[in-house]
Amino acid sequence: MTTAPRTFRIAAIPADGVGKEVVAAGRTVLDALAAESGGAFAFEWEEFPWGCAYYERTGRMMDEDGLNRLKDFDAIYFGAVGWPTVPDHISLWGLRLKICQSFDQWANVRPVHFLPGVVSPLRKADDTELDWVVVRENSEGEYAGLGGRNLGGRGPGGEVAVQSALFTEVGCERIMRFAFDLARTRGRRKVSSVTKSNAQQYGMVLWDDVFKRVAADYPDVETESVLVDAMSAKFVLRPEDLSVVVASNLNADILSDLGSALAGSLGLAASANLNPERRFPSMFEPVHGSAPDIAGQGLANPIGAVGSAALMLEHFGLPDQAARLNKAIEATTAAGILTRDVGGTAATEDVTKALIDALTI
Ligand code: GGG
Repeated sequence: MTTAPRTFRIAAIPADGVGKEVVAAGRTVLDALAAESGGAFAFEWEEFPWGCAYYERTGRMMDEDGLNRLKDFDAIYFGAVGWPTVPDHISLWGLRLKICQSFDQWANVRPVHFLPGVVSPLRKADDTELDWVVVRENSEGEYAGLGGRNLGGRGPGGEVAVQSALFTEVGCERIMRFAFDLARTRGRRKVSSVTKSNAQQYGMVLWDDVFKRVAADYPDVETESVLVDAMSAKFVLRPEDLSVVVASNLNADILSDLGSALAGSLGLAASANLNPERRFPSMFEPVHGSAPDIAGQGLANPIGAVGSAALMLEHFGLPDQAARLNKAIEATTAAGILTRDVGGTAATEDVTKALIDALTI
């Protein structure tokens, strides 16, 4: 008896700038992987033309019924949002954050992974392998969208704006349990919690309290609580001491960019915005933005997008296929087929072709 191939329905949203190039590259690599699988699985794609150009035509970053159209897909494969003609807070809130928050993708997983053949300021002479994961609380914190401008009516030159952060016990607890469960799957069972709770005396003190309470349920996992300034220094000076780093929305966003830059380039960094309960689709995207300075020139690094596709395959329950993609990435960088951001001369399509060739090795 032959079984029908499992078909995964994926919504592709390339959005802006290099997002278009890296999503196209990722789709090509994923389709090649499916073709290689001998019919074991397949992908069915639908592409949505949303983003800043769409906003300029329609006044919206996505269709009015966009969330409804996305909700039944198995996953969303996203590129990057932002373009100089649209204010960044409008494009970000109108698309990426709207999807993350509406679909309760409360866990943003951002591995910091060092690849062979990529020069990193952190690689030691003995070529120590480094890798850690930043777990970003992705639903509240500094991204709660609470506040307002022109409060108190102080008039021209006297404007006042308030931006509040929201921390809930439920939100803190679920992201911490996620981080602890993840730590249990790794060689080093350790969770580092990051705040600025010496200065942010309400929400981040709640975060610290919840962290202590949750940690008591995981006696086999080492813990530390570190202020974000000290953690930035630790990323640079003692990265071998890290395994899982859990932080609020803003702190984790900044730390994960630092981590990817230390690993060689933002262009290499993958991420997953997960709705762990699977009530809504999760979204997979490279950490980098739309890079208007190189957009449309075929220079973008597709590895962050392809690494994000590997995270999507893990989410689909295909860990062997995810491992194949990750091995192809390592074979490609080890062979020196690198885009400009990591010191090479290869174009996006050269790296894409090398990744596909490496799938068959
Ligand atoms: N692919 C990630 C992306 O498009 N990022 C754009 C951005 O500005 N993100 C800021 C944020 O989400 O905090």
